[in-house]
Amino acid sequence: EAAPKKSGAASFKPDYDAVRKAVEDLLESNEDYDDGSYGPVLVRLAWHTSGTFDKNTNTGGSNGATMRFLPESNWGANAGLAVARDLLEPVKQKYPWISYSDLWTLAGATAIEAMGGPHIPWRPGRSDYAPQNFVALPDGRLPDGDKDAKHVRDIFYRMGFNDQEIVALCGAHTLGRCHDDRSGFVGPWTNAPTTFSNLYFVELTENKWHKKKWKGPLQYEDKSGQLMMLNTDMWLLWDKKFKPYVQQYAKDEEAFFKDFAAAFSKLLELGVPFPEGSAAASPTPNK
Ligand code: DDH
Repeated sequence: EAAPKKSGAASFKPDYDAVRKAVEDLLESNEDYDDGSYGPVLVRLAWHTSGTFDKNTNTGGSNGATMRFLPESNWGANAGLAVARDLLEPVKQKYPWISYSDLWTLAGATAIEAMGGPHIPWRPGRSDYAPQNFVALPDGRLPDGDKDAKHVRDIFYRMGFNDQEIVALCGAHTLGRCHDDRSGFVGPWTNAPTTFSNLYFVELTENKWHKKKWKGPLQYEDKSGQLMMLNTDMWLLWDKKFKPYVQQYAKDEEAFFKDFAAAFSKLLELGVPFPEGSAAASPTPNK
């Protein structure tokens, strides 16, 4: 692939669909990995690279791809995400014109769609900071699973989200699982962790949850002991302002998909200095 030229760039058209296709090809490339899909960990990479945003200082967010560097690469919250970053490295090598920050966010959006989720409006425009040109973010910008609703609000209001968007975003826990060697928590939230659906909300409202009796960190489990919820997940049900959205999304998958797509797209754009007058994220599939 040719690199974009400074002049005469008109001849170069970055092929984002080719990048999407390369990501899709990676998703189920290793049947021994977790539940057979890298989709969930790619979604988590997109979320953690974006979720550092602070609207008050306009710092953090996906622009810059600062998770490539210490100390962010080593934050406890980012344990395991080297799997996702390393997985995408050959895609970056094959399409060197895409920035890591565009690649990581596009990979998350692509994974959600490929796992049966809604189309996530996405646009390019992020650039990667050089290692010498960035100011390390303070740790503590991402949420902790053993905390309460106040903590969740503190974290997400700082990014500029409201209660409805918080609940919609947390529906991503329909995907993937906790790993004891990454977060210390264990298990998946649903029995279909590689399919994007509203099952997380169905489990949260319809299953019965009790504290797991073990030496590990506080988490909840169902009667089967197979499914889990974090304390922060339980607080979506316990908090009277979060709960109506949990109930709505459990009943109405279409509403969840619509609200999730809008909130996730917004997440991926936090703090990104898109060029003035550039089109808003496309509301329709650009495939
Ligand atoms: Fe999450 N998440 N998340 N999460 N998350 C974990 C896994 C995954 C919290 C904690 C954890 C979001 C919100 C929260 C995904 C997406 C999203 C794990 C387990 C912990 C712990 C990590 C491991 O052991 O591998 C907390 C706390 C919150 C919160 O809001 C309070 C949001 C908003 C998203 C999103 O994508 C929009 C995904 C996907 C996973 C599964 C990863 C995997 O490897 O599987």
